[in-house]
Parts: sequence; C-alpha cells; structure tokens
Amino acid sequence: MSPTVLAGLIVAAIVVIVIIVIVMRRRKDEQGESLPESDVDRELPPSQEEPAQEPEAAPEEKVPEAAEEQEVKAAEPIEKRVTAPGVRLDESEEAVAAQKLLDAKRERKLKKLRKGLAPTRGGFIAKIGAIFKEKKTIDPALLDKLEEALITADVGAKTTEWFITLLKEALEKDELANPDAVWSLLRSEVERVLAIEAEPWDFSKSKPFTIMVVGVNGVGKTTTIGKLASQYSGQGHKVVLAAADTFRAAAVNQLEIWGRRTKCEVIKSKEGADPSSVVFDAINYAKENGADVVIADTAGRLHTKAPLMEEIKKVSRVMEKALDGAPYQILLVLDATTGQNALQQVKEFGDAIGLTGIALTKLDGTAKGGVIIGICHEYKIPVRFIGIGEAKDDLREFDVKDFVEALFYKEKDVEEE
Ligand SMILES: Nc1nc2c(ncn2[C@@H]2O[C@H](COP(=O)(O)OP(=O)(O)O)[C@@H](O)[C@H]2O)c(=O)[nH]1
Ligand SMILES: [Mg+2]
Repeated sequence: MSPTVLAGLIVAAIVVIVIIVIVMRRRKDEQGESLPESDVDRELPPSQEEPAQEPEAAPEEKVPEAAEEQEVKAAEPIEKRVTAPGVRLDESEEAVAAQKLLDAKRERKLKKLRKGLAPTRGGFIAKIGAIFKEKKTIDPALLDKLEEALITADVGAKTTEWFITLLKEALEKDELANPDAVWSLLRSEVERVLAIEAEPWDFSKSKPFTIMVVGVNGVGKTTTIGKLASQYSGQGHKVVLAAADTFRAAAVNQLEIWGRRTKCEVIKSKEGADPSSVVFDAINYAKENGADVVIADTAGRLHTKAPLMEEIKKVSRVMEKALDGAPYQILLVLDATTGQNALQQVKEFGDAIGLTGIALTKLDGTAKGGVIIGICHEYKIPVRFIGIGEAKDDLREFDVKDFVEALFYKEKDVEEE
C-alpha cells in the first residue's frame, strides 16, 4: 500500500468519526428539548418549587377578587354609592348619581299621585277609555256617550257642553281622524283648562305671609292646615297657626295637635270667642316674634247661611287691620267627594270674600275628581293643592303636568305596579 493511499484512508476515517460524533450530539440535544415539562419540574428541588408557586398564585387570586369587587360596586345602585360614607365618585358620576336620585324621587311621587288619583281615573277616564275602545270611528253616538261620561264624572254641565262643542267643531274641520285623536284632544284640553296662571307663593312678599283658610264643614280645612304647617316648618319657616274656629273646643284641640306635631305655635281663645280677635292676636304675635307665615283656620260654614258669611268677611277685614295686604292668600278647601256641590261653594265663597286658590281634598276616595276641571273652566281660580290621603305628606302642590299624566295613566299599567 502506497503511503499516499494510506494517508487518504486515515483522513477518510477521521472524517467518518467526526460525522458520527456530530450526529450523536445532535440526537442528544433533540432528546433534551423534547423532555416533558413535568419531568423538568420534577427535577427542581422542592425548596425552589413552593416559593415559586406562591407569588404566582397570589396575584392570580387577587385579580378576580378586585374585579369582582368592582363589578359589585357597579351593580350597586349609584344613588347608594353617592350617599355611602367614604365612597368618592368623580364629577360626571356624581352628576349621574344626583340625576338618578332626582328621577327616582320623582317616580315615587308620581306613583303615589297615580295611586291617589286611581278612583277618579277609574271613574270617568276609564269610562271614556272604554267608549274609545269599542268605537273605532267617530259618530254622533260616540259624542253622546262621551257627553254622558263627562256629566256623570261631575265635570259639570257647562264644561261638558263646551267640550262637546269643541269636538264637533274639530270634526267639522276634519281635524279628528279617529278616536285616538279625540282622546288626545281631551287630554290636551284638560291640561289647558287646569293650567291657570298663578304666581307661586313667595313668603318674602309679605312678612308674615298670611293665609286664610275657608270652606264648609268637614272638607279638610284643619287637616290641610296641619299638612301645610308640616311642610313649611320642615322647610325652616316659622309658622303660626290661628285657631279661629272657635265654635267647637274640639276644633281648637285638633289644631293644637297639629301644632305640637309640626312644632308650630298655635294662637287660640276661649270657645265661642270672636274669631276675628284670634286672627288679630295671631298676626300681632307673628309680627312680634318674626314669624314667616300665619295660617288661619276658620269655622266650617254653610255657604248658604248669610250671617256666617258676614262673619268670615269680618275675619278677613280684621286681618287686614292687623297687617296691610292681609290675608295675602284666601284658600278655599273643597272636598272632591261632594262633586257638583263644590262648584256652588266656589261661587258663594268667591262672591263673599274673593278667593286666590283652591285646595281639593279627598281625591283619593272619589270618582268625582272630574269636578276640578269644571271649577277651573268656570271660575279660573288656580288649584294650589290636592289632598290624596290623610297623612301629612299627602298634600301635594298642584302640578298640572303631573296631574294630567296621572289622571290619564293607562289602567293596565297601574295594575302592573
Ligand atoms: N282620605 C282623605 N281624607 C282627608 C283628606 N283631607 C282631610 N281628610 C279627612 O277629612 C276629615 C275632616 O277633616 P277636617 O280637617 O277636620 O275638616 P274641617 O272640618 O274642614 O276642618 C278628617 O277625617 C280628615 O282626616 C284627604 O285628602 N284624603
Ligand atoms: Mg276644622
């Protein structure tokens, strides 16, 4: 064998060995990479495994907890959060929360009003609703039925006639396509009739602001005064009540109970005393003590009894003597359950002493609340308050929009409440 061939064989052998070594190392590397993770883990000493797991697990547990807490907060009503101590909301959240609070309060008020007006709504509004349900076209029969419904709801003959004439005119002008249009017209006209312009009571206009409350027996004068005293004194006004119903000791007691309940001073005299002297004393007491409001309760009187009407005129005159411009307001209290008779009372009291406003009570117990439409249409005296129950917050300042909304509320929605 020549030395050249021998050298070639040696080089070839070296190359083969090198190749074998490289291939083996590669295989080894590949095997190491494909080792299962668990095997790798198992290789770790236990002392390293535990601490390595804990910090990992801890943040993982905290995240869902924090997220859950956030979710709970978001689900919680925002009005609760705004009042919860220590909870801070940003400005926009606060605005939303405040608005929600207002909306919820208003909704509660409306719900109560709807409930209070349910008997009246169940009376004539339901009757009218039923007429429209069965009649899909407008014809004389529909107008007759409508007229009947309005009359029986104590809306009053004059007001009913006016409304039917209005409907006929609209019909002739082809303005009423279907019963729905009649319904809408009725609703908007009722709203228009009730919306008598009147300045809001502004206690800064007269010091003290004097209110004389009149009306026949049992209509709710004393109760209305008690409810007003409760509202005004709750608003921080100093209120004096004049017990000018001196006919019965029980009437004075009733006012005194309200006085105690509402923390208002009650000025009274002996049974049978001249009611004018009581209001005179009450106004002077209020002047001396810086009171903001004087509300005078008067004896219930039949509007048909002339001497009693003379007496009430005297009370009004004496109030004026005690304070220029008094009585600043003369509020006639009417019981809605009396229906048409209420219209007569407005006339008699109005003629005798003039009226600046009406409080219509007991709407919660009558289907005759429609009388309010007749009163406003015929006498144009603003309704200031409505009574929808006996409790002290059952006297509402009259709000036309809310009233009409509650009056025309769909019965099926009421049942759902
Ligand atoms: N259901 C209901 N009862 C009322 C309302 N206002 C007054 N009353 C009740 O009517 C009755 C007579 O009230 P009162 O204030 O004594 O009438 P006054 O004689 O005019 O002073 C009392 O039982 C009152 O509780 C009202 O809005 N709703
Ligand atoms: Mg009374």
